[in-house]
Amino acid sequence: MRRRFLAFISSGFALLMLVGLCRMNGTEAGEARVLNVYNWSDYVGKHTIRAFERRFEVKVKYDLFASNEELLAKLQAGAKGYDIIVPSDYMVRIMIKLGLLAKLDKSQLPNLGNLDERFRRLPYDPHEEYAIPYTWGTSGIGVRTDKMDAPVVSLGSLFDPMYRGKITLLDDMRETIGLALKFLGYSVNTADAKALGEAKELLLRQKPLVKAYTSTQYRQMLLSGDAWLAHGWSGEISTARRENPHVRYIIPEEGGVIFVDTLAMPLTAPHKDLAHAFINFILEPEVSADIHNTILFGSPNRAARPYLKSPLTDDPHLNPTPELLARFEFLEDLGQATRLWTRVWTEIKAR
Ligand code: SPD
Repeated sequence: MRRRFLAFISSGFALLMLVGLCRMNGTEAGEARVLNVYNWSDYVGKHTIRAFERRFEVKVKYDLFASNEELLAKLQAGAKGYDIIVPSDYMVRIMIKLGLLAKLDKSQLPNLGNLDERFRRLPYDPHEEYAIPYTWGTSGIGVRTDKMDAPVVSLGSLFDPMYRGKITLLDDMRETIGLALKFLGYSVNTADAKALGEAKELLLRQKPLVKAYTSTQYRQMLLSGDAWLAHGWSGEISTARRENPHVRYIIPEEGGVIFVDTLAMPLTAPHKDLAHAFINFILEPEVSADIHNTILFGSPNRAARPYLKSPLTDDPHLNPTPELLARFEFLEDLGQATRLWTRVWTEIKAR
């Protein structure tokens, strides 16, 4: 009797353990499996998430970050739940160095061949082991053309007192100090203390003209007229033009930052198989085209090209010529100089 009772108790315990494990994986009977995505805002297609949820009978949970540094800080603080993250090029490099990313299993990514060869094995991940190109784009200027007397062609407009209170800059250390460095004729990756000192002085002098440092509100501020000039990202500004044809994205003559944003998995990703399924799904030509036609950032997917539409295919500022592109730089890991950059940025924001 006692033995049967013990057997009954231990089988009950085993059942409880099993239920517990299933709950942790989100596989309790009737409960959908969950994919946890940590992404920039407005950075998927109109149908991406619903279509993935339906096809794979899963639930996608979505969280947002506004800069690569915020994403890094979150992972370094120990966030463990994310399956997919979207770091930019230089941040992939930093995360690989810090051991924060999981290696991809290419046997689970048969659609990898859809990528354009130019986007394979890029310098930040030379063996294509950790990150798959998702989008590319540039940082330039969003302009309210109806408020301007003459066409905006230079970063100089962002420092013009005539636009006091009508200018926004990205709340992003690398982009905003990079913008000042570019205007002064330096590299956006410099570690030179003198160049950084000049960039700091320039940004401090400009500060009274700046309405806001924001990476998430500038699109809306251009639309409302609260901003006439916004330093921001190509696709994001271009989508505003759908609502108001007076908003225009322009590439300044000095050039700026060019970037590739990627799909990657943190080392701690709880659902790696599902994460691979998501990346492979996004590499499908029509899924990919829906994303790029929605967000208007460039596509690294060759197979999606026939499905891309205007303005992505014909706006010269979204398709810069090789001569113009030569003035752009990719951000790089700053290594030891990160501390100096962070100090400069803190001083600019604090004053
Ligand atoms: N709304 C999506 C914006 C994505 C911008 N990522 C670019 C980072 C380049 N430093």
